[in-house]
Amino acid sequence: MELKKKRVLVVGLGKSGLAAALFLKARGAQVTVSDTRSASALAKDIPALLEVGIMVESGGHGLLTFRRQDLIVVSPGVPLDTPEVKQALAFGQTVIGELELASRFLEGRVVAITGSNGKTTTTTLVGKIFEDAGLPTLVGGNIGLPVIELIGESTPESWSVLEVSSFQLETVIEFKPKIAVVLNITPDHLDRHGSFANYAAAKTKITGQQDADDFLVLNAEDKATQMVAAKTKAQIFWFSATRQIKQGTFVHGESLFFKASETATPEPILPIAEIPLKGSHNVENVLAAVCAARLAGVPAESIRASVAAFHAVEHRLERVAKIADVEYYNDSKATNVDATMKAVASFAGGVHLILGGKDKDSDYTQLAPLLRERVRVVYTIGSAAQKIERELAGVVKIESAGTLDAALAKAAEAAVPGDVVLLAPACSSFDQFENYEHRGRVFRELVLAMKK
Ligand code: UMA
Repeated sequence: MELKKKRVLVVGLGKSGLAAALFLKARGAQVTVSDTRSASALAKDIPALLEVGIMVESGGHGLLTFRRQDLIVVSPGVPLDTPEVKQALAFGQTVIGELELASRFLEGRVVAITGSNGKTTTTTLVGKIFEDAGLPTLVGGNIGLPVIELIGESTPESWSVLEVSSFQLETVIEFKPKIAVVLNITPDHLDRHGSFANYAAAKTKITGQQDADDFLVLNAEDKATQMVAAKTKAQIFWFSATRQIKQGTFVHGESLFFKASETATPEPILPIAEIPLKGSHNVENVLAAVCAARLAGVPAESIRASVAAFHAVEHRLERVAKIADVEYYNDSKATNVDATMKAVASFAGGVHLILGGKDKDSDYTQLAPLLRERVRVVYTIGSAAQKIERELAGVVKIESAGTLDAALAKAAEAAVPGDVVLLAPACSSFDQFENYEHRGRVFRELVLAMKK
């Protein structure tokens, strides 16, 4: 992709936009950045951009700014139905995201991992297995490090292990991972994508450019994931936690196996008891990671050692402390209903559940059966609180707490020895926090302060 002297507009000045703008400039493009935030909100980044000759438009997107650009690079958080982007698309301008831009320059092979839940854990685990096995490994993407920042370190021998979101996949054109993994597709981000079908279609783009030399790893127990199979030219490997399958990874008896082909003998990888992560959903994440690792040629013994030594990623069902025989778990990354169900299902009962934040057009009534079975009290926080209270009325005891600290204080007071206090809010965090990491850190600090 030739960038020299090209006029390029970067929309959104978050992590992705900043990395994209600096990269494009370094490659000789004439770069403008446009962001809806005010100049004072962007103050930290503007001087460095101006210094290298990048123009900055703040406080909104100007229609004219979008005209006469050779290329428009949108940040993942910028919806494609933003009026200015829509108009650019209508004019036939090329609109791509940071993932697509980066993938044109990234050297070596890519493992791309998507799914509604489990992406970060699986990406981190695959990265760890590869690294332990001595493969030259880079890890990035939606996990927090823009893919563009991996380009400088990539070589033809590299494996880039990328967490990719529906927002990033929506704008890919030539992105072609050697190994693509779709963990599950359950309702999320419906406020952005408009419908489940659109959301699933965005995720399906992970395999759009793959061919018969590539691999697609899919969850045999997830209906929507199965639909991705119909759209691929890649070799499909399935994973299942409940039944033996012909080609891929599965659990049989007490162990996890890999089967390299329909006629191959199943190869034992590790006993399930050696997986240190909590919850059956994590067995699925491990199955997917093991499959990707075997396809990349990592030997079984090496995989076994890496999985056995792997511990929960921050904010994903992370055990924070045990105080007065009550356990406190931070699952701030449970930003949709399905993730919350998986978190609650990891405990036998006695759960005090903190729910709420910014709603994403979610259906909280789906939580009802599991809450009846395992949750003592729900504490609601954030702007989604009233909707949650309305949809779960009569299901369990609900306490309206408003804020995270109030919810935690109420839960700590009500919990008895053996109970669990769980932050698994089923919502995004942007109404009260900077992001889910910030929400998780605040929760952890509040819990640890109670310990003193
Ligand atoms: N903005 C505009 N116009 C708009 C919308 C936003 O100018 O119409 C501006 C905002 O004012 C802000 C900037 O765009 O200045 C934010 O861009 P962004 O939301 O794309 O955020 P980044 O900081 O670039 O972070 C993105 C991902 N964010 C989103 O997808 C929302 C990060 O994923 C990712 O880690 C990062 O790139 C690096 O790849 C976060 C996320 O919440 C963790 N992802 C979603 C999820 O996991 O559910 C998909």
